[in-house]
Amino acid sequence: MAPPVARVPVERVSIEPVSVELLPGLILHPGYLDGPARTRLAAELAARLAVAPPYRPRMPRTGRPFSVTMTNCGPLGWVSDAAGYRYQAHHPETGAPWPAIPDVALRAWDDLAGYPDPPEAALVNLYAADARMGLHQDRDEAALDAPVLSLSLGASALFRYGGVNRGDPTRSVRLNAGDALVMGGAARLVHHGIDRILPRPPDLLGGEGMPAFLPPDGRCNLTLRRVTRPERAPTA
Ligand SMILES: O=C(O)CCC(=O)C(=O)O
Repeated sequence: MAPPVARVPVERVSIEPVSVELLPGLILHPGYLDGPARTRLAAELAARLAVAPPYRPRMPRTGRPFSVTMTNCGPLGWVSDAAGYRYQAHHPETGAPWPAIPDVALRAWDDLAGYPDPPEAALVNLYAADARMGLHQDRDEAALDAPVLSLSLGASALFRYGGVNRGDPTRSVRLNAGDALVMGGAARLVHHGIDRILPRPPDLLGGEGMPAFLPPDGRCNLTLRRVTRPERAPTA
């Protein structure tokens, strides 16, 4: 006979978010940012977008526009245009320095990155409902020993990840608002991209939790990166 099951009042059940290792070094922290943290991050980002407006980067060589619009926070920002991919200290359209990385994102880095030095760039990707991002590697950073930390807001997305070689098999996972994803160690150079933005479920159609700067059904993703290798005192 099955043992009796204890009945626990629903209000006493709390479900701890569980971290999932998708690959060695690729760690998903579902719901890492709770509602108030998402609201704070959205407000911090709104203030930064006002001074560093999103723009549409272009592919090197072809000049084809991205479907995603982008901006950056931090001392450095990742840009792409006909001259190539690179990091630079100023917005390519306004010429102004990038604004500071939001505090909520810096706290997430301290908590999850396992890296002693701060991130130098927070790339902000803004997706309309029909935007996507092709499979790519993040390899323009000299500090490849630091992970890339991704934080998501707004609509959910289908995130595709594969291996270090472009032809490696791929899988996909849903990234929801508040999720954090660490790409480090053996997964630092895995190919990854966004297949598509997912329609909002009917219970969220009122738009709760959607940052006001996003279009309806839009998504925002921040990736925090350490770009330069920190100078370390030589060990004796
Ligand atoms: O939007 C995402 O979740 C992925 C972003 C990304 O791949 C990148 O910024 O390199």
